[in-house]
Amino acid sequence: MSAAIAETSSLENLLKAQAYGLGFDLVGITSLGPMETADAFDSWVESGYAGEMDYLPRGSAKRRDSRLPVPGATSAIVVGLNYGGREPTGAVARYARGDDYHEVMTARLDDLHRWLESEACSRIRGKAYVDTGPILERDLARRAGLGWFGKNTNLISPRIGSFFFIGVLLVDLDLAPDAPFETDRCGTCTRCLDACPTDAFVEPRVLDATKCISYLTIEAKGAIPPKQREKIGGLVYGCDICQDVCPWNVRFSRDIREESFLPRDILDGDARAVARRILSMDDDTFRREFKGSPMKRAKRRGLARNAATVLGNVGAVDDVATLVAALDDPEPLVAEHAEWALERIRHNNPGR
Ligand code: B12
Ligand code: SF4
Ligand code: SF4
Repeated sequence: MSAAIAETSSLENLLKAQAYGLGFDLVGITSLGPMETADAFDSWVESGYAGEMDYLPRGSAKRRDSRLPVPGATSAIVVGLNYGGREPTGAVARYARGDDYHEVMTARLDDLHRWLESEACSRIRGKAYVDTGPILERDLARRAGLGWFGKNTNLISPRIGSFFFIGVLLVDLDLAPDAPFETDRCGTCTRCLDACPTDAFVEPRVLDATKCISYLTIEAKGAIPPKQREKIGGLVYGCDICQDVCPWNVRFSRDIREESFLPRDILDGDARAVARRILSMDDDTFRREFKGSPMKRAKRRGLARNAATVLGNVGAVDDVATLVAALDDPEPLVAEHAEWALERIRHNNPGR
């Protein structure tokens, strides 16, 4: 159905109250149509900044026009869900320490969809997206008034900073849109650009993903380029550095409210402890420990590769036994990174 429902303003307000009641921290509405940042997206891909994320160039027409992914859709309800910027920084980026946000948020957006249908007393065609389709989520979120594009490329909310996920429900229902977020509140600040250990920003708001630690530890499937390995430091999965330094997060980020996002026990301890545990895992242990976690995206081989790299950076002589055992890992990729790590520990501990 595409006809506007009577008393739309009260429907929008009820809808937002319902979304907050479901636990979302931010909610806004935008109308669908041609996307203003589609050219920026295409030129980013053409510059090679997407690296081996082959799924990104697909569905280009849908990214250009947000009415296309769901035929007949005219509005997007855009939500933000905080994942805990007050948690201490650590070996694993905050977003990935608990249960998979795709599942948590999609289920809730589906609930919101069903609620909308019962409120409207009719079928509403719609689909929930949480990092799961060819749509420009940050762009839709800015249009829906949630925040601005920070120089670190993350969408920042003046209320909660940037440690939140974005979810989108596209619907074939005309809803009154909120005002887009028009101001740039970064001002003259450049803290994120200066703090990035790999110099991954080509310019403010443009990230060469192939240099980003998040990409190198999650998306890249093969060997981490040797020149980048040292820069990964103690980061086993993902990176929060350019968000940790952001004054909007220092001031406004929140504690985790979602129990499902609380860190798993397997991630207890410092980077060395986490890396040692991961590098020693067999496939069964990996499947058990990371069931329902976003970290399973890297598979055991990717995580073990990262863990070996981290031990090469922050490990010491008592990590040698773990690394020597990893030389026999069934994955040559892991064995090669373990060999590199052993060489670094030898180099840093001459005479041992
Ligand atoms: C590919 C991807 C990545 C890649 C590339 C990141 C990137 N900056 O592009 C990698 C693997 C590196 C990555 C890392 C992370 N990601 Co990611 N990622 C995505 C994904 C799937 C697509 C993003 C995309 O389209 N990139 C292409 C570039 C061109 O887009 P962009 O940098 O966002 O820029 C947009 C605007 O800023 C604007 N723009 C571009 N240039 C310019 C220039 C100017 C002057 C202006 C005004 C605007 C502008 O146009 C672009 C298109 O809309 C989205 C989900 C989705 N479907 O949207 C999640 C998403 C962006 N990721 C997310 C998260 C949480 C992360 C990490 C924090 C995870 C981590 N801790 O490791 C890091 C953050 C790294 C960083 N600094 O961005 C969240 C971000 C939430 C938020 N508050 O912004 C998203 C939205 C997923 C979600 N549903 O919650 N990610
Ligand atoms: S996530 Fe880390 S590596 Fe990527 S741009 Fe931000 S600081 Fe740089
Ligand atoms: S650190 Fe500064 S420049 Fe970077 S996103 Fe935050 S406010 Fe903007």
